[in-house]
Amino acid sequence: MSSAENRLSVPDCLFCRIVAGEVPADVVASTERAVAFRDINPQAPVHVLVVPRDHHADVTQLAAVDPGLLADVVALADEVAQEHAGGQFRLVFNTGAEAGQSVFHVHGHVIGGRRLGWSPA
Ligand code: DGP
Repeated sequence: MSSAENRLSVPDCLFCRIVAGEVPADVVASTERAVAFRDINPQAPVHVLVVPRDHHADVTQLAAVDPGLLADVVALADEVAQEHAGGQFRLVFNTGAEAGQSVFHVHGHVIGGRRLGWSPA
């Protein structure tokens, strides 16, 4: 387990800066290892990003390096969804620019709060 002193952090990473409190965000939940905050450009009534405090570029790297931390991220996503979306939600990890990933600090999109369609265009 990493403490704040030896956390994996990358200079100029937007989500590392949000985790560090250097960039403001609407934080809805947090644990020792993960933080959940509202997406700046919500696509649904509930649209929250869940990130590990440690920097990993994407979900495949996180799963390979620290699978327990990925489980922590999923657990926090579920906690957010239970509280804000009746426990029914989509959890999306865009992986790679072609798939729509624009911030290369792994984040799960917790999307819910309405009936969701299925058109990942
Ligand atoms: P993705 O495209 O999957 O990498 O998702 C990145 C998301 O991050 C996107 O939905 C918009 C969101 N985002 C970008 N900049 C900020 C920011 O400064 N604050 C917050 N809260 N969200 C941001």
